[in-house]
Amino acid sequence: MAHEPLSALRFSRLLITGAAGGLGRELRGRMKAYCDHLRLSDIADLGEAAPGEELCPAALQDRAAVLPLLAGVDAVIHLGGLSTEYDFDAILQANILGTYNLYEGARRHGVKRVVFASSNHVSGFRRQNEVVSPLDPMRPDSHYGLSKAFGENLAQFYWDRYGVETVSLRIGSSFPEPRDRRMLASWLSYDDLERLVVAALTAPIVGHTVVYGMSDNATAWWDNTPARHLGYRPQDSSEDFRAAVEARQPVIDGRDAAALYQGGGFVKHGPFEG
Ligand code: 15L
Repeated sequence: MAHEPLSALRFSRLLITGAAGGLGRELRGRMKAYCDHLRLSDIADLGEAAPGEELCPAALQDRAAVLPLLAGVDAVIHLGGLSTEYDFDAILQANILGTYNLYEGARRHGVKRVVFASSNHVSGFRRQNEVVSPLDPMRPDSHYGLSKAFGENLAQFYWDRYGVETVSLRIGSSFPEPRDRRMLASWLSYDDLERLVVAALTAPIVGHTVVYGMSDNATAWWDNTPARHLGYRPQDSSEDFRAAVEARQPVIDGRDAAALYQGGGFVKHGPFEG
């Protein structure tokens, strides 16, 4: 059955990078309802093209391969790159150089808007008893979080200098359901992910807007008030899973850095290592 779109607005061509990844596969099935042509890119196998899909494999660090991806594209959903912690050289290639190449392609081809999959790990060194807003200073928790902080700065620069708009989504934990106590705060359902991406694509004016990607969870570390102009209204909640999660994980070790900081285990790749 065709996916019912949440907005009547329609694009000619959308590009999804990282389309073979977890969120890429999820959005691949959903975003076709919003465009005539869905261009999909990844270094991993993308399978067979469905009607209306264009498969364009590319390594993000390969500028010559990335620039043409943006030709004829109205907007990009940039999910590509490494989605967890790695050594700095790997992150440098895929996430830092890769995101630069993507923005250069957007600028050269006059792409109007980028939806950038940033991450909550931009501010992962905030404590779990703090509530932070997208306007608060960044506190990256890893090489990965640093690369997303770079991506957000790149987005700001490409808006200020070249007029390329971006919504940076500081995605929490987007999985079918929350896996642990931390994710009761950070969980973003797939349906809410779609609501957020559609809001980011269709809000009339965004400049560079930063928003945390979370469902309507009762436990919340993030205050999205500065991004209300996006019109994002989450409709799912981690409360539906609380009893099961708490039964699986009844005790929290308050001395464990992963339980103290919003970034969870990502913070341990830093000063806590060894
Ligand atoms: C992320 O940014 C990762 O891509 C994802 O795999 C999760 O680990 C998520 O953050 C999280 O913080 O739970």
